[in-house]
Amino acid sequence: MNRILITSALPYINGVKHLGNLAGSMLPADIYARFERLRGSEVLYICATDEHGTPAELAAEAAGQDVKTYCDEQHELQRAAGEGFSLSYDWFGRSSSIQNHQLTQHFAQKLEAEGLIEERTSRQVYSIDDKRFLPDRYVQGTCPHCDSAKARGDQCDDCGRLLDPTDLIDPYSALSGSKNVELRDTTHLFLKQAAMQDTIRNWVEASVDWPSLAKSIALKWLDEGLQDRAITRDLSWGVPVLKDGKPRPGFEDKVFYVWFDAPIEYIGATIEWAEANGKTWEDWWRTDKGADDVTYVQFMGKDNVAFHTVSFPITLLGSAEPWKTVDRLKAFNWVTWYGGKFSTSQNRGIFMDQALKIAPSDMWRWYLMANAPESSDAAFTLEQFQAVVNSDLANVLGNFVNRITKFANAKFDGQIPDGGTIGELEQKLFAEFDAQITALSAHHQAMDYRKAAAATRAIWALGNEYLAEAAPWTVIKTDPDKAAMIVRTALNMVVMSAIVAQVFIPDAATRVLDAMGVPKENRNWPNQAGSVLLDKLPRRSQFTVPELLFAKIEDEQVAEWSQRFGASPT
Ligand code: B3M
Ligand code: ZN
Repeated sequence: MNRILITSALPYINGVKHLGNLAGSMLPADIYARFERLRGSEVLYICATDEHGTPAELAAEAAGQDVKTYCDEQHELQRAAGEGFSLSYDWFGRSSSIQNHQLTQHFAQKLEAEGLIEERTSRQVYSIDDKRFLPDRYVQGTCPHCDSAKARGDQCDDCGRLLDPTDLIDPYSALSGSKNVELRDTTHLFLKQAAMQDTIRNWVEASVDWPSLAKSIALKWLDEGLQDRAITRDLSWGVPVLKDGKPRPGFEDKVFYVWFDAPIEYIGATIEWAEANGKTWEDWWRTDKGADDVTYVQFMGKDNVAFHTVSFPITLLGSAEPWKTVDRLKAFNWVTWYGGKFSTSQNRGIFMDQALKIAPSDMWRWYLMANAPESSDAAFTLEQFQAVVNSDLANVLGNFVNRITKFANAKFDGQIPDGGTIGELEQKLFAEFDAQITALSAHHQAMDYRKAAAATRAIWALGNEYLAEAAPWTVIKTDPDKAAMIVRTALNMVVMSAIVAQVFIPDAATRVLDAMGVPKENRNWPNQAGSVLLDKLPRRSQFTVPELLFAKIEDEQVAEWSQRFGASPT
């Protein structure tokens, strides 16, 4: 049996994520996990909240809560939002867990033993009024690259460049706004990334199975040359820095940098899962303990690729222990909100919790994957959301299911009709169906979600075309046996349409399969010929007409949502 480990980038704890975050990591990972499970693979899909670092501290401060309470609450909100979107995590952990703390300390110790970590003193921004160092987002100022006045110490959102706090022009404290800052010496642990340049390049070049976006970003970083980087910060919330099991002298007020411990939480969360479920985790992560036959697949937005292709592999390979590294890495561009940024503060865009209040999760899941930001950024607009949902889900799939189940229910007493023999039209349908299923499976395996959605839609459309050509409502007047065969074939098409739909729209697909009386064990990914698959329903078995699958989105709803979520074109 194939064993597939899947992780999606860990959402930051600082607030429920927007539709773009969902589309670029958690949702495609869920689609892939569902596809592999239906194919009979043993799947472990792991995610967690990323809870350390300045984003967590600053968000807690803004919410007027202590960091621990803030993280507890926000973790619960994100867990609930994930559940609302039917994200089928095997475990949704927390990077603040004891398991992750211990593992992060373990890696630091191993890396130090391998000569890859050393203490270095450097100059950092210190706020005299706040009486503290200002790491990462605690300092803001003017971007040296694009002159934006709102750049943060770790990154400029306007030009996208990664920054060091000391790069900022006219720096000030994000806490107090004070400009009374200076550079002071502070000592940190540095990870000697430059020493790992060749190891990482060889590893990346040997990775044949990465989609091109991920590989090109990794090679670009390697071409620029790896820099040693500080992996500790002057903060109190995070993983403490130890030496021989005790606070490391000089590091009592420091913790590990969030980007050091966050990817380690992929393993930490697996340990959380194993402990909670009486399972073992080593056979997923240690190549000396059975993980050598695991295929490890990661999903993330493009801004996270460098951390996953360079920094985290340095942690794993540099430890000189037999850790499992990523086999396939799927990266995404951005979903934009009408071409601009999603923003909580400016009330632009729809966040996961809000989305669930205005439309069923299946609609969002379908739209976001049918328009996945794969080859370029993809603008979300409510108008396009409405158009896609109404045409693909309500018209193509919904109408097909509705039309044939109602007709069959009325004319054949809610039973799968018996009788009749297949003819030329059915042979043509089987052939087209086989071709589409082959294409669809290949797109899922390649993690090409726009193409997978298009092939899924094409299968639904086949059902409609078949019905239109076979016209059972006419045939029944002269040849009831033939009509029975057509209806039976079409009802089998309904089932297959729902089976392939399960990965994208699990709620609606389940309603159809329940109504058709298909037992759970018969909902696996199709791997037989169309001639077999489209004659599976037991003749004379009962079915019911599923409730309306998708109500159309009305213009008035779009108008109201546009007002509420700031959709004015800017
Ligand atoms: N939390 C960044 C993000 O949400 C970060 C990902 C961590 S993956 C280990 O984009
Ligand atoms: Zn900039």
